[in-house]
Amino acid sequence: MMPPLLLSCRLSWTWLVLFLAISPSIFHLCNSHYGDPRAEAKRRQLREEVRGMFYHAYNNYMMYAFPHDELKPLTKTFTDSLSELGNLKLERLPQNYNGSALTLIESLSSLVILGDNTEFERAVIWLSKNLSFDVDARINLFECNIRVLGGLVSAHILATDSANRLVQGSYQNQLLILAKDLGERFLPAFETPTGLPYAWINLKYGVLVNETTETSTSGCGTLILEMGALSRLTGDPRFESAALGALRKLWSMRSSLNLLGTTLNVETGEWIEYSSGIGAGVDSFYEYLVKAHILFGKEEYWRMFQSAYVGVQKYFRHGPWYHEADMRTGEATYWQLTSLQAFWPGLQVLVGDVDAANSSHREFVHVWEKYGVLPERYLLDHQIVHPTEKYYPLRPELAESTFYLYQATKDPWYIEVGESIVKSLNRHTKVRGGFASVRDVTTMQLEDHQHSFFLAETCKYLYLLFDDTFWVEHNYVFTTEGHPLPVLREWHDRLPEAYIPSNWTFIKDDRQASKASSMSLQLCPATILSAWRQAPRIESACHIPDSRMDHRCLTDEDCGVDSTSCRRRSCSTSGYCGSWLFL
Ligand code: DMJ
Repeated sequence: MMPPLLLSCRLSWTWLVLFLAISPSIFHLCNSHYGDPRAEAKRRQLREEVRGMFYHAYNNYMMYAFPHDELKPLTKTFTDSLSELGNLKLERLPQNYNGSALTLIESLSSLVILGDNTEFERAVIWLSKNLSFDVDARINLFECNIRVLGGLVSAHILATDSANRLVQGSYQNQLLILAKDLGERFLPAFETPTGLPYAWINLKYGVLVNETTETSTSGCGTLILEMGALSRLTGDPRFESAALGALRKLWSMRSSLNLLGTTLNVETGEWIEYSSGIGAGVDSFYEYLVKAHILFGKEEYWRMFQSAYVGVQKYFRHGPWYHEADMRTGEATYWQLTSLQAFWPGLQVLVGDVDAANSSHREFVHVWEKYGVLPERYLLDHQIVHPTEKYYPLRPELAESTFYLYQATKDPWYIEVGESIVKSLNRHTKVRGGFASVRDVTTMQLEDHQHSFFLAETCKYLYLLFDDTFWVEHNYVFTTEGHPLPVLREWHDRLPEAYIPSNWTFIKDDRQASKASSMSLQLCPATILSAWRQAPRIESACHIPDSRMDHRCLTDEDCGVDSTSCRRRSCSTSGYCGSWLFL
């Protein structure tokens, strides 16, 4: 349950919540522990712990793996071939060298957030001098886009931001030049009859003969932020246009239930796998619709997202959980919780469904606490780990959602969750040579791989949970790989008043009540409840919140009625409220 004060702060207007979600300082108005010196000291201590984790991972990478892609922390060696990116090469390095300095690129924006301008500058200069994409390497378009293009574009913006006082004098848009070169190498992938891009492309030679025509929904729908930003920065419309064309085509392939499958053929535009959910192969497609709307302001993205989101909530959601379903019939297919799904509550915070986000987040926390980390797949109907997908590769999604929920509520319980994530990571995955993935969450056997997203996302979201200085009074959208892109007036079709910090008094304007959350209005009967500081609040008519402050329960009576399904919640054996009786 949320404390009463916080409950009264839950505002469900779409625009308002979008604004609140990206402008955290306003939440200080209704922050129950804000200013409490002990709580602040605790946050500072946790922030320093996360800083230590970042540098333990980073320094070991620099020592034993750089300039290769990723670190193997158990053997203190490196990996390029295991990288999902294929093997990028740096031309000016020794002949036997394969690598793209991927982890360095992925660390750039984290270094800025940690305030390490010196190391950021060093990294920018090194990449400017040594990185080249003119190499015979087959790369995965999705991965290369979110990690390399996103990393470079975000770092370019940070490097040219006068507030950061970075790379003075020595920076002449080298990262943007590299990003443009990479973007141009992506373009042949889009030359298909459908405009849907190939999943794989050779950076030097384009699409290879006999290249696979199969790709994923995320592969086609997770390009618009990076390629859109590249177009806006360079004035070259080709990148945004290719990404938007692919997105529109993908959306046209939805079923009458507004659902999409997981894999498809880029030549024919036909679905291969009709079952889908919010996890692997689809996840960031949803994320990019709403984030593209925030970044570029196009109503088109919001309309797509709205229909897609309602489809998800209607056909995939079961109480606080999300199963998979057939896009044609809406029939449930797989009853599995996956580690990747844990980003969903964070996305729900962005659109204002904070209650629904909170209840799903709790289930992920419960599974995390059960094993110490999140297994890749967990069978909901048997409440056990999937027999083969038992691993935890240091994924960021739970930390990410925890960060968003803390920003939206300032509920100190999320700090406790963050603390428990930090403790688990240090206890189970920290080794002398960095942080190692977990091969099997039931035995905590480790695997020799420190993925680059541990530095780009996991450490970053934990750090931001404990110190949001970086984005207070700045409006950033984080890409799916955690690279920040600023919300700029000049990139926006129509920048809402709410995005402009000087207009923050906007929230007192009652006329905005007409922009109530379309999400909650469509999913559950709505009513306007009494005002908090005169601002009307749209709320589900049947929602009864939990009665306990700490989100945990002893009996069913402690659990209220779910705000979106209107179902009575019950207390699980492990002490969490949820729609347990309806599984
Ligand atoms: C990251 O590369 C991105 O977040 C991506 O969208 C999917 N998940 C991995 C980390 O788990």
